Amino acid sequence: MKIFYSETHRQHFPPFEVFDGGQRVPYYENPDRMDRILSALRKTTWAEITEPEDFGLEPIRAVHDPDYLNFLASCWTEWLAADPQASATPEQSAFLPATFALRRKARPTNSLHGRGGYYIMDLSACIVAGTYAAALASANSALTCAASVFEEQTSAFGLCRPPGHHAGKDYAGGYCFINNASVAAHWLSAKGKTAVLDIDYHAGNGTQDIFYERNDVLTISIHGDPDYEYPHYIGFADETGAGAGLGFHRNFPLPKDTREDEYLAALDSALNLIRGFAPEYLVLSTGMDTFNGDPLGKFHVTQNGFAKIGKRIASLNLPTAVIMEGGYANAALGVNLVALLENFK
Ligand code: OKP
Ligand code: ZN
Repeated sequence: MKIFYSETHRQHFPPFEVFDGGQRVPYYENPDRMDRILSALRKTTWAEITEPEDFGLEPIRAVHDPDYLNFLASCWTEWLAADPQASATPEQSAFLPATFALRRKARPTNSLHGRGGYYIMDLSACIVAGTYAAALASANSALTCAASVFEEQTSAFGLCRPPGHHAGKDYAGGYCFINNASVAAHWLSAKGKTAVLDIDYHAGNGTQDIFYERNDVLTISIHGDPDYEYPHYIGFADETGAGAGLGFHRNFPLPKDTREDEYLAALDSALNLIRGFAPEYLVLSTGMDTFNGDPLGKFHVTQNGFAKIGKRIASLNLPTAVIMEGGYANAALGVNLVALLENFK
């Protein structure tokens, strides 16, 4: 199986994030995640790891607002120039606004914090020196994966970091800056009817927002109910698309402590919707944080469960762009992912 991966992600390693309640903790979405996955992949006989190609900004601009991308590109340099303390200790610093825009009345203002709180939705999307470069490389891994899926009519894996499914057209959040899966899905949708299935533990709010009014891309997310879980304000069952896109988005919010068999039942319903849509391509937003031992998740999927999940999704028999999202039980991340991915080779 072709796997697209760039080392550039290492440039994005914020020294901390802020949890609910204001607690500063080490950054969960860390480069070690990739090392665990790479070492598990290298133990297989089938993983063919290659560098992504550079697609330039055009396919990313097809999904994201240009002013938002400009903000990502210059934020760190502007922050260093503006803050003497940050420039004195850049490796201990991260740009992070503490005031956020309520979209219904807000507009981005010119100051860095005026853009920060507008383009960032929470305290996990820290920006450091290499964030933009890492986000672009991550998007290129997704795009190269999509192009490979199209050209070879077979599944491939985009080993993306940072992840993407929380990033909307003009906002970062939840460790995500560029919505890799959406960029890939939009690219593939020009080649044939495309569906996106998001199996990360957290609702794929960015992907939902990006395709909400489109009927040519079906988007589905299975996740912890926003009633108790991040991203808190989106991902409810009654959100099914708008305008021309009505009926082309579906959410499967699940309760705390969802068991594997309950999860698989929801997955089967999602797969039936995809069969009904009859796409030519599938983009799979692959988060591994539904795992029993994940520090950010509350579900009980086991390693064997990931093998079952992979098998059921692969039974759609669609050329699939598998795109890496979250998963924070680093020690189990590699083996769990291989258990899922094996079904697509
Ligand atoms: C990213 B992905 C925890 C706060 C949640 C953000 C979680 C982002 C998850 N108290 N922080 O979907 O795995
Ligand atoms: Zn997640």
